[in-house]
Amino acid sequence: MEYPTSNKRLIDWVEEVAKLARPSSIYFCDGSKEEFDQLAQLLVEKGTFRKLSDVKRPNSYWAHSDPRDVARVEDRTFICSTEEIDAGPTNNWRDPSEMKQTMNGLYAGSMEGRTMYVIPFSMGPLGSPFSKIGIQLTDSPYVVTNMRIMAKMGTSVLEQLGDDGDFIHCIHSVGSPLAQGQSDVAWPCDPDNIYISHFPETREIWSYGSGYGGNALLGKKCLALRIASATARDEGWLAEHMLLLKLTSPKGQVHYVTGSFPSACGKTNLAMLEPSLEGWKVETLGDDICWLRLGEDGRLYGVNPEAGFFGVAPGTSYETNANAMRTITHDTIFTNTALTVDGDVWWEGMDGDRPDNLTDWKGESYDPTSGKPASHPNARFTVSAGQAPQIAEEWQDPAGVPISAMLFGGRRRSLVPLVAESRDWDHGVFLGSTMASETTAAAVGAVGNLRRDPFAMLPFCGYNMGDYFAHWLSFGEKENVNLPKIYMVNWFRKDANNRFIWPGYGENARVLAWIVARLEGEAEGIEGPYGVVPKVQDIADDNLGISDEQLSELFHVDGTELANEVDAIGGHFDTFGDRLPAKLLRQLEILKTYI
Ligand code: GTP
Ligand code: SPV
Ligand code: MN
Repeated sequence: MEYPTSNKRLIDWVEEVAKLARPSSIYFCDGSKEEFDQLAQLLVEKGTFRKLSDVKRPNSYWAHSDPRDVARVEDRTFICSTEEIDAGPTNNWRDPSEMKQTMNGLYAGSMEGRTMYVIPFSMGPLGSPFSKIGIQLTDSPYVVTNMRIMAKMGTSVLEQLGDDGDFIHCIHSVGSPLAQGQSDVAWPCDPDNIYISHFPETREIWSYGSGYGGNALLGKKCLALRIASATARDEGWLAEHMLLLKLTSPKGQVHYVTGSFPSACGKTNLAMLEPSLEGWKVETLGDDICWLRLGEDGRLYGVNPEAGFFGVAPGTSYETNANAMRTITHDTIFTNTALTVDGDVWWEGMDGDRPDNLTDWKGESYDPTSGKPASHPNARFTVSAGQAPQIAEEWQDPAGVPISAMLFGGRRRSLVPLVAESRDWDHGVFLGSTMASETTAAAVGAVGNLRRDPFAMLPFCGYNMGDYFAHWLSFGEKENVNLPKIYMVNWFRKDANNRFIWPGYGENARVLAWIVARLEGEAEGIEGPYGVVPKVQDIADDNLGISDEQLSELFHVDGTELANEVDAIGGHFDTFGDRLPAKLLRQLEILKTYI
């Protein structure tokens, strides 16, 4: 076959995988719009895609997955380092050669009857020192269409790679070979045999059995977080589960802010925020992943390595996230939302009444009396970041942007205050390392259980989390650095009636405004166990509409609860054994003094 590259490493590998998986053909993606349209048409013919109404939602498609393949599968996600200790206590470890043997068995013939697509992609602006090139081999055209939105993809990446450039090898198969004459299903997968495997030492990703989201779009969680975090440790930078936004105050002060929140805990919402406060402006640079490096001036610079948003649909409305709604008016892929009779999409929490005669996310006629939602809670939209009206003009700047503040947060119904400023870098790292959050539908499993999710990286850290804490601390030990301030935030405190106390969304601008005032040395605060919290009058005014009592509840730290938290953190830290940095134990001792 004729290849559009003379990169021998690439050609040899493509041929080797094809020999194993036995696809009926091999196709190199060029990343063009024509190619996307052809694949979308193919997916329509296969029944995977439904084209939405060109009046309601031009150039957009709706897909629904196999109901057994709807989210990331954390217990089938593996870090395959030579030594088990290098995967650490928070990851599932497998011996790399054993895993390869198992998966070679699964890949054998797994692409029969299908095309193997070769996707050259770049995470990060092409040619930037931040960027990484990956090649994904996949038998899923659905994945190709999504990858074209989520990463820079195609011929330009092959050109950048050149004749002898190296790349991160990513193999993906839905694990559903077709015998001769066998007809296909709309969403092929092998849900009983899912493996999402990472080989951080050889920088390879092998994924099998799922076609959904982070399991299958390998540039995202697998490359830009799990593999990149391990590379970042070796090379002295950070790969984080963070949004990246640009904040402009009424005085014209510009600050770039990151936010680490666990999956489905508000990154997309905060990144696209429309401030409730007069004169403030938020622009988006990224909503899920940020790569950070120290610049020559000692500041930390961030880049969003992605090219699109793979955002949670349910709960998205003009009320909660108008910018997201404006972004997804056209050229968007929707997966596992509901479908309306007039060829549009719908989900729980969208503005207006629920339309009649919906098709639910399983493709069946929706019964409103069933008590079940019409869209899956982890239904998502895939959309190009470039078409977002609020995108910051510098979002693809190869040099990145200098970060002023980093926010860490999770879903905590009590204890953790609305906002607190860490005392120093080590304290900030301690806050990150002890983060906990109630689980969401973004991963398969129970929802609403409180678990430790350090730095929102529990499912995404590609090496020993104890070493990861040490890596974070190492930035504070460098000379001539001017690091961002770290803040803990919590939008999710609830009252006795189980209702959120804080209105959130656009009102989170009040918290951002206080943070800017702190950065500019214009606001005072009150010292407490989590650091410095605002005086309530600096956060609230009469427009907010919540009582003084409720406001003080947002900052109240109960002594008994804090004592329990200290115990829980002790247990959490114990799991890291001698990989836990001593500095974090010292921080825990400081926290104890507040009980
Ligand atoms: P991933 O894409 O899974 O990494 O998640 P994300 O952090 O980008 O999640 P997203 O912003 O899509 O959060 C979705 C969920 O958080 C929805 O249930 C929202 O309603 C909820 N949410 C976001 N911001 C707020 C807020 O300020 N207050 C409250 N109460 N809920 C919020
Ligand atoms: C997350 O779960 O944090 C996501 C969605 O951003 S996925 O890409 O499916 O992992
Ligand atoms: Mn995420």
